[in-house]
Amino acid sequence: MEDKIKSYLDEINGIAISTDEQAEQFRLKYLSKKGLITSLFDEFKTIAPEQRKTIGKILNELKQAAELKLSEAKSASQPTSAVSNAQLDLSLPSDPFNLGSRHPISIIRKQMTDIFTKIGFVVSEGPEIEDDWHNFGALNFPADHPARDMQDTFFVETEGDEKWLLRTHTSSVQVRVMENQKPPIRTISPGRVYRNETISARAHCQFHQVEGLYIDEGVSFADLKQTLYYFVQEMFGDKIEIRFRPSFFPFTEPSAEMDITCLICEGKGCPVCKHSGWVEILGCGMVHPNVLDNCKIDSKVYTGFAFGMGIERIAMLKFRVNDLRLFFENDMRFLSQFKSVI
Ligand code: 2U9
Repeated sequence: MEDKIKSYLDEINGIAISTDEQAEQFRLKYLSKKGLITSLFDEFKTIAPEQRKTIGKILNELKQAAELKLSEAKSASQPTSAVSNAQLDLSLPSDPFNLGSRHPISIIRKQMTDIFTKIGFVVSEGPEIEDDWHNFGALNFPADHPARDMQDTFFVETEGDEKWLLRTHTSSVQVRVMENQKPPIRTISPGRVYRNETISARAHCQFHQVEGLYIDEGVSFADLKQTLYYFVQEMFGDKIEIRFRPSFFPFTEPSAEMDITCLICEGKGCPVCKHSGWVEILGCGMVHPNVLDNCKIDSKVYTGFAFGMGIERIAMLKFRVNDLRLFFENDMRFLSQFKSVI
């Protein structure tokens, strides 16, 4: 038996396996249930006890040699090992890692908040679903103001008497700040607002605002003008001029709208500025004394200025976008153009 085992060992060592089929033939011949090595183990049970130690040792060696040959043949045929270390170039660039990019509205919102926080304004945020008091009442809107109508505002259906609505401006956040803090107050409120508008290239039922509020003793319209002039120069560059036109809002008195030099024609006149050389970017004014009193701030001691602007409006001017709807459609062909300014 010893000779037989040794001759099988020589035979196995001399075999070269290069295909899957040869590996299977090898397994069947030597290692399967009916294979040669299995039958040697059957024969082993019949040998004399004094021979068992020597024969058992070489029989195990034979089995290990066959198993090793088979496993080497199998791993050589695996696809991963087809690439040898010599072929693996670790200096090659990796697969592209597709990073996302900021939405253009987020880019402008960040630029705007950075500009105002640099001069001491603090960012305040608040709920998008509001009550009538914080959105209208405290801000001096008369009971019959059209904004309080379903035609202009989205109301939320409720079971109780309380009227809930989607905020139409972020001034509601600033009412909450005034109710909870004492002057001096210097805050900006960026956020999404909702209005019941027909969607078009120039209007949408949702958009974003940054509103600003500064309340202290002795705050004047001159402070408002200088703050907004600083904002425009930071946002659009130092060649841009500003002008104010009188306006009306229930929450400010006096009120104004502010224009800047048209960025497209640099003030010469073009279709974008309707040949005036100016484009409107925001509304502003001195906080109405009724608003201060509504929020328990003494209007005989304190004055304040406020302003509000649409982020989409600023983004359209900065990025030369001519259709507001593009900001809400999530079309990658549009959004991927802002990749470089992540
Ligand atoms: C408080 C009191 C007053 C914020 C102001 C405007 C003028 C204004 C519009 C610009 C374009 C809204 O996005 S828009 O449609 N805003 O014209 N907003 S003054 O006045 C405030 C804010 C908070 C407590």
